[in-house]
Amino acid sequence: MNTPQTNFNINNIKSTFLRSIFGLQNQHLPIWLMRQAGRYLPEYLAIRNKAGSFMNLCTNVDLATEVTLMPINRFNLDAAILFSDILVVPDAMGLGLSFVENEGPRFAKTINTISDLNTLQTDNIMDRLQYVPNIIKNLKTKLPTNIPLIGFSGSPFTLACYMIEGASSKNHSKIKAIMYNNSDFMHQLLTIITNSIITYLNAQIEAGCDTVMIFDSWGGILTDRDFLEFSLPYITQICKSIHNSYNGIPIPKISFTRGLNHMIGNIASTKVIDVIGVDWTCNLSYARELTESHTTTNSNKVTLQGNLDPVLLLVGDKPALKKQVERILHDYYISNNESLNNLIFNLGHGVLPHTNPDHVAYLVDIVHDISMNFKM
Ligand code: 1CP
Repeated sequence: MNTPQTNFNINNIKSTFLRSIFGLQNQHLPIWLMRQAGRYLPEYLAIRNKAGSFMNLCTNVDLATEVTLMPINRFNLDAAILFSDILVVPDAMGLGLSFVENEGPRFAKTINTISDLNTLQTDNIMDRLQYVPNIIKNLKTKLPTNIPLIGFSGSPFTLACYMIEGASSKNHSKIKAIMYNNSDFMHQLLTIITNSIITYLNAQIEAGCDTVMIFDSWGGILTDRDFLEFSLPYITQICKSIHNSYNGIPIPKISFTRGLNHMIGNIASTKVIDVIGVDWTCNLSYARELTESHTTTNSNKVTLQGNLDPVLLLVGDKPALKKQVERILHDYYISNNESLNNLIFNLGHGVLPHTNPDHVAYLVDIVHDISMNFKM
């Protein structure tokens, strides 16, 4: 539980993850992995079988806590991410989420016409999402104090994709039909989602999350102009509206748009995003160059997070993994005035099913070890 802190001193932060964001000296580079609690872990598959369905796992405080802690117990990771899903928000709005075996998420109801917006149940949304703060409070009693907890949500645009398409989609033709032909409708939907996400992320922070991340997983299907109209302004509004600090402790905001690395400068120019996720398709030196002329609200340097190819972790042998880690660190170091500060190592997207957990352990340990040869 959060207790009011009156004399909080940033220099006393123990977490390597938070220290990196605040540009403080670190012993080694922090690393965590998107989808670190997931289907590549045998213990996850076992508990998922026992729970019966993915939603049973997400809504049960004890089980969701146990799954969040699985990768923390197994690997030397520097941060935990709440076990949940971005799609629990549209579920709480009344769309009826289920996960079909080998098919992915599916909604019973979808948004097709502007009149469907009136059917979205957004009043008192936290009544239907109360299990999430309950999981967070439970986790905070179990996590070591140097391991921060990352809360998260989808971006409004990414959630709108699922709410309109009803499931994963190949070319997103339904959402694009609305976006291109009826942009007012699109903006109305995005505004409704944005307001619910602000409530939801504030509830996560109040329950104890140390940072929050916005997954804009489908931002990359947009042209850059449409990204600037339909995705980034809503992410910005969320970051501006949620707690900048809580109980006197700053709450960093992370945003990750997959597939639009050339927009990283625009993302940094909002000044309200502390950490920007970088997928695996661009060099970190390019991302650093794009962020160089911007600082965050708290006058910190923008932190970068990424950018190892998740397929390398799936198929690469240990020498290949080591070579790529060395390259990523070297490229960042050179472009960041010969320092590894303001970097968080991660994959460029989530850990893939069938990834060998031994390789995950190896990756975490070599990132720590190799980074100690660099100035931080
Ligand atoms: O079958 C199963 O057991 C479910 C697999 C699974 C898992 C483990 C899903 C279904 N979601 C999750 C957990 C999850 N999802 C986390 C937990 C924390 C962690 O990272 O360890 C997080 C942060 C998410 C976020 C999420 N869900 C995103 C954003 C990140 C990303 O991968 O781009 C997205 C797009 C989703 C939707 C979703 N949920 C599940 C699947 C298979 C998908 C993707 C479907 C698609 O490709 O459209």
